[in-house]
Amino acid sequence: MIADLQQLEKDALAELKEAGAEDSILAIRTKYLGRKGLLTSLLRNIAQVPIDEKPLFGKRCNEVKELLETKIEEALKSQAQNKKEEILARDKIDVTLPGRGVRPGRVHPVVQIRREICDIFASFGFSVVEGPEVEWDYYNFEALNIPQDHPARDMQDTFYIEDNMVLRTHTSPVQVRIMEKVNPPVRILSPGRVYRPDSDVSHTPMFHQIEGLLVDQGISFADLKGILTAFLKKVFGDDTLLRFRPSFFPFTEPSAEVDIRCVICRGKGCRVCGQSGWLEILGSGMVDPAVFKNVGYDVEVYSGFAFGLGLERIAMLKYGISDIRLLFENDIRFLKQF
Ligand code: 2U9
Repeated sequence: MIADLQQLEKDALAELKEAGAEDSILAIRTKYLGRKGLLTSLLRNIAQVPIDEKPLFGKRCNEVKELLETKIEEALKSQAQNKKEEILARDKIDVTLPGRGVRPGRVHPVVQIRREICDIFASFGFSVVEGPEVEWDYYNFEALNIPQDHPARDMQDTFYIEDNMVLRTHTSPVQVRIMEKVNPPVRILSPGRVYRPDSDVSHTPMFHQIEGLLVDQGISFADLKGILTAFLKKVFGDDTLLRFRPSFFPFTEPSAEVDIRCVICRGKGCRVCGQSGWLEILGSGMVDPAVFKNVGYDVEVYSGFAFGLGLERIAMLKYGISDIRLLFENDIRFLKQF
């Protein structure tokens, strides 16, 4: 029996030496020290050991058990340490390698223009206001003096949600809503999406507008000219030539469209300006008294001017973009140029 015990100790230590993985070390523990393990069985058979050898056998059994327990514990510890070192070696980071380039996002050209224009008018004392894109017929047309039989109200020119509800065709309704709430002086700028059923190289069913409105006592066409001239010179440069052309809008009287000298050909005539030497930039006018009456402003006391422009058109002129749809296709090769 003592000899068996010695053999067992030798075998166990030899197996432990060979064992690498945690699993095999644990298997050895079960094999020798488990409830049905070899050493446990040997101890259980102590009855067969001659009486005078029993104390020595018992003592040796305990020594072997303690030795195996210690060795197994050590093996587990060193295995864990090896594993840790292996992971550290494998996952080593070479901090001297060049980093991967990050591609920062860019501000969309239409948003760049919107910010630029809002900043300029903020410096003139205008506040930015916003409102709903789904609008009542009343605010989009009626309140703005657009008569029932005006072509803009046609199904061909407006997206109807219901009989009396539309996708706004301009941001003017926002200004009507403000005027209903506050008395002059009013100095507001309303940027936002607008919708018209158009689609070609210069029209998309959704586009962006900015409109402005200034109402106070004693506002004249000279104020309109002064503010719009200062604005366009800030956007297109101090040497920009402008012209105010008579026009007509139901909500302004008198009305004027404003052109700038073509930024491409400087007036000589080119494809962009259709050989005219001028580019149409915005529409404007003195607010029609009928609009003031609709919001309850006293037309004997107050007057004002308004203007509107399309942001995509400005972006196209500024950057020489020939097809408006490029602005909405989200092609990174196109967008990263701005
Ligand atoms: C109120 C009263 C009047 C806003 C104006 C224009 C002229 C104009 C067009 C420019 C290009 C629309 O995007 S576009 O197609 N806009 O020509 N807009 S006056 O007049 C207003 C606005 C609000 C209460």
